Amino acid sequence: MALDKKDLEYENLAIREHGDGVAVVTLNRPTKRNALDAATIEELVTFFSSARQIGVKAVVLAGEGEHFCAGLDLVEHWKADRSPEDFMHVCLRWHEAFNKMEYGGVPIIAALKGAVVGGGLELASAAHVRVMDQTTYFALPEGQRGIFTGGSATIRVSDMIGKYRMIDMILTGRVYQGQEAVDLGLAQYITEGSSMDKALELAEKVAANLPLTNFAICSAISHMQNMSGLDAAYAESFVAGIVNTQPAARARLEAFADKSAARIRPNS
Ligand code: 1HE
Repeated sequence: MALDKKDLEYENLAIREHGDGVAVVTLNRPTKRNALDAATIEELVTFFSSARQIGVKAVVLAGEGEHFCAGLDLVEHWKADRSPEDFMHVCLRWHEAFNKMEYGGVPIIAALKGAVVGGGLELASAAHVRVMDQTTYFALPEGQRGIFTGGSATIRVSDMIGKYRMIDMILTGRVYQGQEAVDLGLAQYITEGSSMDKALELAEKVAANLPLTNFAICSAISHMQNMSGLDAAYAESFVAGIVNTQPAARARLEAFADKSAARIRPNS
């Protein structure tokens, strides 16, 4: 079923449907290198709060122009001359958006290019899968700008590459790119051509999974990481109890049993 166009109308995001239920969500402030101002964060909160309910099965998250995202809108921040309390609330809205993404249950594939820096890396790190191309580079310029991360880099970027690499990135402004970035865990895929093409291919593939299965993968795993091992295993048994007995899974299990389902083979 096609997504309703009125659900996809935003100002700082351009959203289109690709195929059946895949929403391509593009940060659409290329003249500002897709810097994240307060209005864009509110649109991310709104979209990712409702994505599942409006029928989105998977999201490709991208940036218009040559760069994915230049991070916090430094000009807005400078002009607003915010109080500590005001900026804490700015950060809490970022967290709201990124938590809706990570825990929302809808698979998000980030198609990265150019700068993925500061808050742009925080945004990318809230996606479930990251695809980079040959132009993509990652950095945390906060140290040089006299500021600090506020969009959960301390958690998600540390998760991806380890605490001390994250500290080095923000302390020294170190830039990662190419295969090294994949080897470290900043992205799972690197493409010779367009990261968008690969992200769309992956999104189409995951959109064909059962929605409840994707919900568990793109919500429960993150929640379980926040628990003790003992509690996570207990919670896992509940999630598996529900997901692995869903009626919609029976046809897929039957196809395996009757040998009509594809077998898993090594890549040729
Ligand atoms: C911006 C921003 C921005 C560009 N906020 N306006 N992030 C950074 O420290 C990265 C800052 N940006 C850059 O280093 C470069 O702009 C890029 C490498 C991303 C792109 O370079 P380039 O040569 O293509 O573009 P440019 O000429 O630097 O910028 C073009 C326009 O985008 C210009 O605006 P204009 O009105 O003068 O044309 C820039 O001002 C604007 N622009 N980046 C606002 N970030 C919750 S805490 C998170 C903390 C952080 O994210 S810190 C990291 C901030």
